[in-house]
Amino acid sequence: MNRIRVAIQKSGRLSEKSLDLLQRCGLRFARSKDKLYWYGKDFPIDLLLVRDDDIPRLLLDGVCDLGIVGENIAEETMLENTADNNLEQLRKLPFGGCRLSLAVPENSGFQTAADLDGCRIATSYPALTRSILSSRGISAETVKFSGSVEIAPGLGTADAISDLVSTGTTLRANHLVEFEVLFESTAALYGQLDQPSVEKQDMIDRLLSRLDGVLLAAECKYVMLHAPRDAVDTITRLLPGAENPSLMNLEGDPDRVALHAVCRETVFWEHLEALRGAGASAILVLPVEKMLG
Ligand code: PRT
Ligand code: ZN
Repeated sequence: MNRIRVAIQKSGRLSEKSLDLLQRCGLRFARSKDKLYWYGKDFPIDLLLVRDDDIPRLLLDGVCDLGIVGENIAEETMLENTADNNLEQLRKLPFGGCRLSLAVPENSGFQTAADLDGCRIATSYPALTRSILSSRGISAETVKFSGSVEIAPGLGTADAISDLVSTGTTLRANHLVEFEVLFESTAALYGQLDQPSVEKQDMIDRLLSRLDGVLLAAECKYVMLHAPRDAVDTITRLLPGAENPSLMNLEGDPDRVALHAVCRETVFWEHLEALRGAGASAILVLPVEKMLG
């Protein structure tokens, strides 16, 4: 049967946000908590809930058509499987942000990545780490750890680590100092390069178009305000990423108008203060739920 299968992380940092994103695209699933397969209710798209490390392989083997996984894992898999390199990044997603960084014990004397030439680095991402270092002319030996990489220097197994960092708390707790970012990562939607059937491609395109609408809407804000009629141009220029605004008369106030606009960039408090400085009042900023161009 022509149904799309999407792999997402079962339980971890990306699970909730991946599911939420698909639900905001209008997908609903018949689910049961302990089951790994969720059947799509009104769209022929089913979910497979798995460990994140398995997602690239499920795509490469054609078991799933789409998958949401960190770029760190997708890149590592592609570097490990250069002969079977069929993953295609379809959309970068606004969650799961982290960086793969080099870190060394406090007072170790290492200053830059170049100082690690010939040293041992513990990491869960050996291929990615080696590839980035070697592109910079640094050759280091990697020791593969599948978890708790931060304990390696204390055990004497490695001189440094290359690990994912988000807040830096784990490094500090283990008396390690982050000294160089090798790779910036977010979650992303991946597909495979093999041409799917026309029906499947059509469903993937529909999903991508909805996804674009959701991602765009998440960045957009609908701004409503009252403005002096003669300050409309100035105020429009102060609205971040706004297209032509709509203007409406205000009953009983011929000198002022109501102005509505969609801002396609983040609206900060500084923008609102500047708008008020230019004579705007009754400023409202509303979230946009869906957009379709
Ligand atoms: O069970 P499963 O294999 O599915 O999950 P997992 O435990 O392997 O993965 P999970 O849920 O921890 O991470 C999933 C994805 O989230 C990763 O592949 C990254 O793309 C992304 N991500 C974002 C992170 C982090 N931030 C992160 N901070 N993945 C891991 N970490 C770890 C890091 O390895 C270190 O141990 O968190 C620690 C550092 O965090 P800070 O905040 O102390 O710096
Ligand atoms: Zn994992």
